[in-house]
Amino acid sequence: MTTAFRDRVQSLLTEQEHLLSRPNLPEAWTDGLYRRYHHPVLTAAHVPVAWRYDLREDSNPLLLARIGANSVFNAGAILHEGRYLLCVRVEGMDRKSYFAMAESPNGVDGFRFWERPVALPEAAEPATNVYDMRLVAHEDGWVYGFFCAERHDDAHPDDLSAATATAGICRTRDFLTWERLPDLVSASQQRNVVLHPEFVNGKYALYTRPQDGFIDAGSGGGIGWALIDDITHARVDAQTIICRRRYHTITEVKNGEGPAPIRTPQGWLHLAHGVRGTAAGLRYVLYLYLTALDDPSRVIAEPGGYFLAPRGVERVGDTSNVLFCNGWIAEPSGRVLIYYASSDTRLHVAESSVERLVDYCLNTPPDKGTSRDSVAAINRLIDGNCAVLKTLTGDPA
Ligand code: M1P
Repeated sequence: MTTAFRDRVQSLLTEQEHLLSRPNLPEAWTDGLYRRYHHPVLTAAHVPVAWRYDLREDSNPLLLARIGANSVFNAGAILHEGRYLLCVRVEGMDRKSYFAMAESPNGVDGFRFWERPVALPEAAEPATNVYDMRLVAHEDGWVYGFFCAERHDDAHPDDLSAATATAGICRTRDFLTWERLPDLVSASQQRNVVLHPEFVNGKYALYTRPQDGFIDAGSGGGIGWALIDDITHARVDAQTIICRRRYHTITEVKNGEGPAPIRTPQGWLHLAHGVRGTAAGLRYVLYLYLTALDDPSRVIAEPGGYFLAPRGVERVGDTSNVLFCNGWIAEPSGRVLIYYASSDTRLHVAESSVERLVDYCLNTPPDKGTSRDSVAAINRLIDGNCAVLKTLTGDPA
């Protein structure tokens, strides 16, 4: 290798090392609910140089990238034996997504990809594209990964954009070796399928998202719930809608469960995305809800509106005006790290706590459906604040 070529390789590696070792600091709290960290935790520029460049001078004397990385987003997350692990969706310039593990010592910076992308075994019917892994440490002892497997819909051979969405299932104990289980069998298409971390009535339980088409939820009424007898041959025989889409709300077009819910003393804490239409296209925001500990399918608190929405540069990307989250980590201390992607382009982290998130769920007024009701809720808040304001201003009136 010539010295000049070696220097160019070295500068590629040094530049990336600079990015990977960049500290990430929290910003100010937003409404007391969460605080974003300043930098994205992962971007396409974090994808290892060795995955993109041929570093041999004889076959790549110009040192060109051979396999481009387009974006890094929607990641499953888990705190495993003290390690902060993400199973990230990496999308190449060829539009194919694949999974890659990344690890950080503290969950907010220093994320580095493992040596190679995940070697995901194929299902009986190969998929064209796989994405959006939800990692769940189930009480049966396995860590499961549920993801979307996309295939061309051969019922429409002349339509190149006709596709089907199915839930793929895999499991692991070390995140290196993955066992692929048969895809979920369901009468409807399914995306955003999430495994509940505990058995319910002795069965595995799934949050589903029935949809008529690949994009459109259609008659799919929202986030569903299904009990599964055998996870190694999972099939949805019946599903009930537990978190409905509603007219003129953040979920009007569709919604979907995010990561697996977190068990809290007050109930199961859920994070989901809601989608509405605008003149500028779809807008994806993140919202929270709470379900009963003794029945995770029974909603006990549903705050109105969104919890986290795209802001600033987050609003722009391959699919603009989108926040999506399929991974969060609840630390034993109660701190919660929310890994959210913006505009299908990059991955961020925001920090909150179980205490704040549950308080938010229990005390944010629900969306009652009309402007009049929204004003009534504001007036109740003002009424409650009058005495405090008088004390502060000294106004006796
Ligand atoms: O482009 C936004 C998101 O669209 C899909 O999610 P949903 O099925 O809920 O609309 C997914 O493709 C997701 O990966 C993507 O971020």
